[in-house]
Amino acid sequence: MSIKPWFTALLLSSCTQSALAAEHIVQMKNKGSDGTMVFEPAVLKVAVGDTVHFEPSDPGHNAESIPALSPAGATGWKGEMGQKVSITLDKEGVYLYQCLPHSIMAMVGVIVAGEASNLAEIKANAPALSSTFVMNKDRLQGYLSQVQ
Ligand SMILES: [Cu+2]
Repeated sequence: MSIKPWFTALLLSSCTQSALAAEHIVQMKNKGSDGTMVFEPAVLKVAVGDTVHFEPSDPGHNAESIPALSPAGATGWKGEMGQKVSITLDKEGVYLYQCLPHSIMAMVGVIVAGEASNLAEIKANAPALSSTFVMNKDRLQGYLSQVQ
């Protein structure tokens, strides 16, 4: 019995994809190089299809996407408190995410998957989030200024 050509093609393309897809780690920390209550690295550039693992280096944090500040139609995520969560970025663009209990302390992060095609929209809408911060008010703006 011979393997059908379409199946071979499917197999090859999925192999190619998994060979190219990279994995990244973001730590959730009480203290990092950007100050207290941070994701590290806070600005992460990945390829579409890559996977990001959020690791609870310190307890009491989570990582969850902010749908209003993500590419249209992207799959969001919501990690449990103190638990690792892994997500695969399925849509191109800029994603903002937060630690829910420390969002007001600007515990937020930025992932850019592929091209930052929605950067203008994100920059236009980010000040609404920054306005909820009671400390580190400039942090998100600083992160976004690192995005090309
Ligand atoms: Cu936190």
